[in-house]
Amino acid sequence: MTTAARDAFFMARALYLAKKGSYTTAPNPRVGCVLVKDDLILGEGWHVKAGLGHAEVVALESVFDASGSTAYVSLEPCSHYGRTPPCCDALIKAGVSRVVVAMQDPNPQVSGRGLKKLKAAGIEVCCGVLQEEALALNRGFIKRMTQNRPFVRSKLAMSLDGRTAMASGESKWITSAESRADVQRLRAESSAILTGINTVLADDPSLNARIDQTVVQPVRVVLDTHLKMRPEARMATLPGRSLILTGTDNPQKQSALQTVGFEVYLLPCKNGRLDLLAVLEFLAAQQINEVLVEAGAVLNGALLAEALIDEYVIYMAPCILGDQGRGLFSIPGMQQMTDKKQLKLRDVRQIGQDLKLTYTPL
Ligand code: AOF
Ligand code: ZN
Repeated sequence: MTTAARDAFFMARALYLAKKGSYTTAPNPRVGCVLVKDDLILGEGWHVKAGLGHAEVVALESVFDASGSTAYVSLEPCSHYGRTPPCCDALIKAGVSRVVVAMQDPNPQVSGRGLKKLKAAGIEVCCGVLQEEALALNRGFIKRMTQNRPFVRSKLAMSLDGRTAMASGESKWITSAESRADVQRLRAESSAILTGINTVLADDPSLNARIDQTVVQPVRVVLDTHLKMRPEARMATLPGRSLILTGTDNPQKQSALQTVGFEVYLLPCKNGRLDLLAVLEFLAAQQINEVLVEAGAVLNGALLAEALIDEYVIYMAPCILGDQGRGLFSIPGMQQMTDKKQLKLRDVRQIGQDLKLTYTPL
């Protein structure tokens, strides 16, 4: 095997391990580490949860003697004191002789300093192995670190004729049980689920991840410009945080909602509605890496019109709801073909009788 092939092989294992943290590491990135000597894996580890050991430290703890080994890490080892001490120091102390990483840490507290520190200690360093896969795995963390905004994914369920509900709003259920189970995985991967007040008033949703695995539950976020939330809403009774973002300063209503467990935040408005960019910046400040939008046509249309959606996951069911049914995106003022929003198809797969379609903006 060439060195490049060997490096890719063990990095693939590190990425596989990193993915095990998909439902639990946020706000930290998903990171995996493999320690290899003479082509044998001595030990491995992954970052399970913020506050617990980083991947490198977990891997080092799993071996008796790591000296002379190569460490494959899916993210540059950290050089700073966060909740835990620097991984660089641990690798140097253990006598690792080569460190291969998939990508630099976009965290401004690290960003290259970890690699520099390792080199200065005489360790051979190689960066960029399976970089694309590593970038995809932590796209939310990277976007928060570099753009101060979370990665935004909108999940939509529609009929074959592109309808997401009947005219009355009734929408249970368009897609199959298999697709709905898949949505639970999207929720588990997300740090927040974003919806609008009208969806909450109509459906009284739980917006939690119901999945048979350990999950750090996403934060529920409701955009409620005029503070119409009812204190009786089901989500207030569920474990975890429920945030109401509003443009209306009504202390009495706020305190009624706070009493039942809601957190209420006053945010700026634009044209009579919450400023969506301010909403995303607020969520980044709350350390939200990945947002899943589960909303109606108005919020989805507004996010699309402002080019704030990074990925669309659309489940298409083999049923027809007719032309009285509701559409996916409300975009007032769209008249001509030149106004059309063009997306790029990234993935197609069959789930039960439904199709799962993944799109990104062009
Ligand atoms: C690594 N290995 O497994 C992870 C890293 O507050 P802390 O101590 O948990 O540090 C969090 C930061 O450390 C995080 O923002 C990112 O820069 C880095 N994550 N680094 O060497 C790991 N999870
Ligand atoms: Zn670290």
